[in-house]
Amino acid sequence: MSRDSSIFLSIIIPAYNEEARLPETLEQVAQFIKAQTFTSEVLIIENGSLDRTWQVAQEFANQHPQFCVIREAQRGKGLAVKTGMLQARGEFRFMCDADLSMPIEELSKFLPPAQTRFDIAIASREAAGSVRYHEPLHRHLGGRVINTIIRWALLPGLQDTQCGFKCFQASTAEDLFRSQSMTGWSFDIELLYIARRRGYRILEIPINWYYNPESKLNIFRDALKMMADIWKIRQNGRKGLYNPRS
Ligand SMILES: Nc1nc2c(ncn2[C@@H]2O[C@H](COP(=O)(O)OP(=O)(O)O)[C@@H](O)[C@H]2O)c(=O)[nH]1
Ligand SMILES: [Mg+2]
Repeated sequence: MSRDSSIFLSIIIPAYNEEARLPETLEQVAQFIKAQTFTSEVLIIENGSLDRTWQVAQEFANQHPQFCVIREAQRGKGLAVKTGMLQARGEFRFMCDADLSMPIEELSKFLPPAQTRFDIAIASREAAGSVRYHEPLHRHLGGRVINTIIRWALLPGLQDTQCGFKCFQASTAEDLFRSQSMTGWSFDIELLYIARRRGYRILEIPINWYYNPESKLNIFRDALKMMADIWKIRQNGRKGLYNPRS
């Protein structure tokens, strides 16, 4: 893939043990970008999968010049997205879960001309007009409890910080991802917290979202870790570690 600086859209896909879901996702993403008039690149970030994710992604990228695969040495969704965002060249940089629980066509809602004045546009499963399909009650309630804590502790008013689809303007991505320290599931809470402190405009975009039962999130272990991370983000904020860069 050429490192063209005139790319409009970068799609960043973190992928861990995704050999089953990835081929269909990459096919759909390829069809989507082919149908657009703007230029795109797709970065797949893999780190230490135990299955054939790396090979599957490589084989696809060999056939599709706009796709490239990056291997990150350490584990973690947050680290994978950070690596992709900082290597991307697009004017807009969109993180996208490998399961496409948001249909890829919805991506247009995050870009001009649909949106014009924003620094970060985040998918929301709670904003008016959004629809969740097939989500079990326990998963929904678990998510709402975590969101209530996040709103209370760090991000008042943001109804859904955890959805895996978020679009950043290039300069915003460069600034925020350089300041990100969390490498696991809590990274988007940290990024949004830093974004608020630095005065970036955050837009919530209602989406159609389809629950996928093959989650890599362990609701108990990862929720506990998230609680610890929320506490850490508050502490970091108090120490001034997220102050605007001079
Ligand atoms: N590269 C990378 N991707 C990860 C890691 N953990 C999760 N992901 C990716 O993060 C995305 C969301 O994971 P998923 O299991 O769908 O979580 P959920 O939607 O929050 O239940 C998927 O694209 C995963 O492959 C990791 O350690 N490394
Ligand atoms: Mg998912």
